[in-house]
Amino acid sequence: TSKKKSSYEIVTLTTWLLKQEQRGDIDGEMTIVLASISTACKQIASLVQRAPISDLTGVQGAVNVQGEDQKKLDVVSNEVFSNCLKSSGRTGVIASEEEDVPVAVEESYSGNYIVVFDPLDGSSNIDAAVSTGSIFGIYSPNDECLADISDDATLDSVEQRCVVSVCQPGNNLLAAGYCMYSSSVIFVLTIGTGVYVFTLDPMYGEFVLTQEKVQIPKAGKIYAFNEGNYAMWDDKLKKYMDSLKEPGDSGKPYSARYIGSLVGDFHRTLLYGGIYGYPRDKKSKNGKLRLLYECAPMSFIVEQAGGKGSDGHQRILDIVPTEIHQRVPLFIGSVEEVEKVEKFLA
Ligand code: AHM
Ligand code: MG
Repeated sequence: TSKKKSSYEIVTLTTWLLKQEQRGDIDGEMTIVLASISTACKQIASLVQRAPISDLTGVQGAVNVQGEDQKKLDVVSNEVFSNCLKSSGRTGVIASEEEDVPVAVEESYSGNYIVVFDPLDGSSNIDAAVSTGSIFGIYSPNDECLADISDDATLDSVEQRCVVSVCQPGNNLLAAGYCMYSSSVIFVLTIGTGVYVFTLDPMYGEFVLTQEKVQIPKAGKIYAFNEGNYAMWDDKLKKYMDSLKEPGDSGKPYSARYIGSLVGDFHRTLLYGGIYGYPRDKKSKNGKLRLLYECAPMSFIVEQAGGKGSDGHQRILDIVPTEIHQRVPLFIGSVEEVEKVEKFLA
């Protein structure tokens, strides 16, 4: 699937998006939303790269609604993402992992897409200049939430309606993607027609198509779990983990790789095969990762690449969220590897 081309045949993200619009796979509003997300990602990439120079490492001093310390860059990235989306004029509601509640965008002009995002995932890696990423998902417009802004509804009822319009199962996603800030800046996108990978060319600041129709290997002997939590896992999962360490027919056990950054760990899994897992444990009954901003978009991407995303028992994309910051256990990657853990957990 690697796309080797001469420097005169470059396909940028912008030209790729316009092509998809001409084919009728996305409309003009969606094209603008995706372009504005890519702009936000470029801006965040440059903030992340310069963080130690511009005093953007360390904590902000605030705690988000989920009780987590916000890093300075969490806050800045959230602002960048929100501003890019709002000024696109094509988003009706935006919901961020870093905000308490979804926001209805009053300056919306048309389109009114619903965008969910985690502006800077894995930010515990920031101060050591290790990979981080942004994750996003896009849902169809839903007028419920916006209708109320114009009449004199109370703020609370607008908020409530926004929560309802955002709480959709991943099955409804129209597009999803992530941007990884690593040795290269990689933008991965699906609009439901396969998975496309773009790499930021720092020479002229454009995302360039580098892989198309990516397929995840059917199996792969790499696992990415935070095994520090092993003692808190249930016995079935412990047995699964122990089994990965047995040298199989090949004489070699699985290899462990764990960055602690979902985007980085996922991207490696997508390309090399294997499994990423964030299970529930005695302390975190539903695991750590958020259904709306992390698990659902990644599951849409992995399925588009021929892989699987599961909570251990059911397909992530079938789960209907009941609250916006809902957490679920996640097992994601190669079909055979995800099915294997499901068997152990059954
Ligand atoms: P964050 O959204 O607060 O950054 O947390 C999500 C991150 C994921 O990127 C990563 O996979 C996971 O948390 C790592 O958690 P842990 O440090 O418990 O292994
Ligand atoms: Mg996150």
